[in-house]
Amino acid sequence: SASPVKVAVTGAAGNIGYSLLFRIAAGDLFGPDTPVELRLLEVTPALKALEGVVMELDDSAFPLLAGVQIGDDAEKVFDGVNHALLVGAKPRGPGMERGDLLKDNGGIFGPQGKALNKVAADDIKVTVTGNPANTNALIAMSNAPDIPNERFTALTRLDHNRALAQLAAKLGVKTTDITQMSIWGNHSATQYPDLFHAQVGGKSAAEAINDQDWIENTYIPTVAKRGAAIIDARGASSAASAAAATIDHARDWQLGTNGGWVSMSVLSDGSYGVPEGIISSFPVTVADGKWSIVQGLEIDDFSRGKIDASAKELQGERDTVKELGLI
Ligand code: NAX
Repeated sequence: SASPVKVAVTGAAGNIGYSLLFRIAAGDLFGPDTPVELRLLEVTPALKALEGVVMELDDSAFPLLAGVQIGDDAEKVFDGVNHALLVGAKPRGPGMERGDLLKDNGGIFGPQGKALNKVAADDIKVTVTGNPANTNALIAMSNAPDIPNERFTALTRLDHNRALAQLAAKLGVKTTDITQMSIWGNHSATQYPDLFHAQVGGKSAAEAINDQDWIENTYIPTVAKRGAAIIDARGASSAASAAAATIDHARDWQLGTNGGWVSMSVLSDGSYGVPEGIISSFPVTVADGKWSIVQGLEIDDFSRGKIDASAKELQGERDTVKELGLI
């Protein structure tokens, strides 16, 4: 049988980790024929809790789970890994400045980038879920000069899936009836879920809805603020849906999208006027383990304004981490 794929997960004792690890171990990442080995990184005080999670993984007797290693040393945990799902991050505390948040996360994603650079497998693919995800991915990428830049991505798939769900509910269709959905920009309140290129039943979703006011003032804010709505309702932030989106992202990156579009935050090459050097969300297709930004789309003035505003926010984050010497 196939040799195990080594998957690193950071923040493995956290909320998202508690869903994510069991999905990976069940085979949801690479299918029923590929065994997986889990490499779990946590901070030292969380290792005991993580041992408890590993006991539960043992108790699940997953046929595809070929092994689990845990630790607080990135160079040991990342040794030979093929995929790194970087979930653990420093959350924004009350009254915390954006610069402080970026600085604290630089202290996590800089060293993790360096460790991946040193010990990961040659085919390493990195997915950053921990917030601020786009700029954390940029920090990790910038600290890993020997790993090709295109192997560093950030998660906007949860936003993409939320955009599908909200649109499907509005039109009374299934999410699978929708194609060409895309999220542009940052995983933040400035993100832009694009209904002009999304297709439902052979026409654009914007045409099917035919209500610009609903798109601007209901749909876009509902998708962008969904995370806050979950916290409000559940008393805890999105965990199972974030884990599901992380799986969708890494699986599609590895196995391809058969021509379909998904949203991934990737290093901009200047496409659509998004400045080079930031990790921003685009519609992409994936084939042979490589993503490509969908080309040739017409961008109207409304979309232009939204994409530019989110790119500007990402440039601001990039400038801050540059000033801090993190990239
Ligand atoms: P938790 O606080 O439950 O778990 C985070 C875990 O990371 C903790 O166990 C902590 O000990 C660990 N950690 C901290 N520093 C670490 C380090 N240097 N190395 C290894 N582990 C470390 O948060 P959870 O709810 O699991 O969320 C994790 C991250 O995902 C947060 O940054 C959160 O903001 C982000 N999210 C991103 C989403 C996205 O779509 N991109 C959506 C969901 C989520 O909000």
